[in-house]
Amino acid sequence: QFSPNEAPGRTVYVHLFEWKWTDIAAECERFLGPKGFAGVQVSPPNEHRIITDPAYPWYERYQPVSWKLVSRSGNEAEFKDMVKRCNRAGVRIYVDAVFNQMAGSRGIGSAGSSFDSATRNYSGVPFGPEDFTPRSECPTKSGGIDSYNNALEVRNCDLLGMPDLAIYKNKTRETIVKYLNHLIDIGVAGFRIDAAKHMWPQHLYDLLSTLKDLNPSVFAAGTRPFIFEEVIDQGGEPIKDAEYTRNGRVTEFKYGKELSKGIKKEGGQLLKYFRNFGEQWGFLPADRAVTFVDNHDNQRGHGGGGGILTFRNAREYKIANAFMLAHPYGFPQVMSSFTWPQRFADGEDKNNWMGPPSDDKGHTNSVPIRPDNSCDGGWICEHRWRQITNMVGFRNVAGDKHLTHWWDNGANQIAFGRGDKAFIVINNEGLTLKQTLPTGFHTGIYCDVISGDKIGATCSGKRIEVKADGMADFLIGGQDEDPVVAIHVDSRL
Ligand code: LM2
Ligand code: CA
Repeated sequence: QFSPNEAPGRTVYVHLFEWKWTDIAAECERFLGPKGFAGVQVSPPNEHRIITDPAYPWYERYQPVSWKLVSRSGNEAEFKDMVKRCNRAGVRIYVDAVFNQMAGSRGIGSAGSSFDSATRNYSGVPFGPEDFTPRSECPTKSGGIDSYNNALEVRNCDLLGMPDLAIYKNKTRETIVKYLNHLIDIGVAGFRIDAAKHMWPQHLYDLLSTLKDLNPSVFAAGTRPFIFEEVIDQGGEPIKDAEYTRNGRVTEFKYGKELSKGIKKEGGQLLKYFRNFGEQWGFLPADRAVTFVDNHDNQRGHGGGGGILTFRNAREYKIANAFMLAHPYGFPQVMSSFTWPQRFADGEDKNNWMGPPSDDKGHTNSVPIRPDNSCDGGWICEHRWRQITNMVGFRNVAGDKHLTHWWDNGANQIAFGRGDKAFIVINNEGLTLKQTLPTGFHTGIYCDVISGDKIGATCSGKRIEVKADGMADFLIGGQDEDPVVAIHVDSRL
């Protein structure tokens, strides 16, 4: 459950937040497969609440109504077709699994099922009151989570007014397992466990250990589903992310937070300190961590957000992703977002609820691709930014090589290699970097994959010459749009 079940040589997954299944299938074939992505995290595929006030927010998908595979992203036939085509392209599908809670309020879900949180009835499953955590197990007056300093509340009370599923009860657990096993039969490779912090690690263990092995027509017999649990642990609360590492990998929220601080040079931070970024910073073990600069929650101030670099700070964001993808720690996620008009009041973005580009009935739009390969129609497609796409290739080439050839100027100019496979130089100083450095490479001309692409025997970006002794000259202006140079053995001309 710790392995992403990736096809050989692939090391990074992308979260195609709110994309439709038909678009993801096409993206696997035309882009993600050829560019070497390992997988896609997809938005929750099950029936969800439809919220009209505000109109169709992204978070309606974190309010399950049933396990029917009919959502804003498409229906079951489309989901199956996507999984098949992505697997064929060498790209795995990881499903965002939401089962700590069911939808708040009452109404009709995206597959037409009725539900009512007051009576705890969800006809499309069906779930009734007996499937939820008894009121007696939640210590608060309100029945909701009042304090994150009390683990009992966090796990047994209702999150944001949504009924709390009793996943430890046999029938409830078996119903959820049946849903996840159905997805396994379809050919998915694993699950993101939403709101894992709000479930007892042992209860999750009992549930996850009864999942079936992955579909043997796609994966080797006996392959366990990849599990990564969303646990927001920034320190300071009783619930620790380390409690969850027995079940699978865990989202390392400190990673993006500290990296963003470092790139922004906040609190006296310098890039030279990032040589041992990882366990020695108090993070999870490398083989238990899922890493990311931003995610769909904290890029909009939800889920413990704030201070995180996003696509809106494009220059710094690209530096942060380049560092993350070059540095060996963790299994990295690249975020792929849609934009929305921010409206700040009282220090808060009042529009952070806004859903993906849609028609006025909440039907999500397709993702238009421009001739230059970027996305249109409000979709950002960070994963298609050359500087990020090509660093996915860099990480694949680096493989399991350790960090080597570290150099820094004592401040915010750094360089490091991954054995004799890959080498990166970052200038986050504002002043010119002019340096001759040992790369560990064989002599030759290498194409910088940040400023351009290697196309056949030519390079559309900077050319870096490695001399017979492995030394190369690097020159990066302090105000360059992308103050990064990255070369690897596959970018040799
Ligand atoms: C999480 N971690 O454990 C995510 O970090 C968090 O962002 C998710 O909430 C949460 N679990 C549930 O999966 C998101 C969103 C909330 C939203 C919920 C449910 O961040 O804003 O809450 O999904 O859709 C919304 C309203 C809230 C309301 C709630 C229930 O914002 O005001 O509470 O729906 O109707 C009355
Ligand atoms: Ca719970």
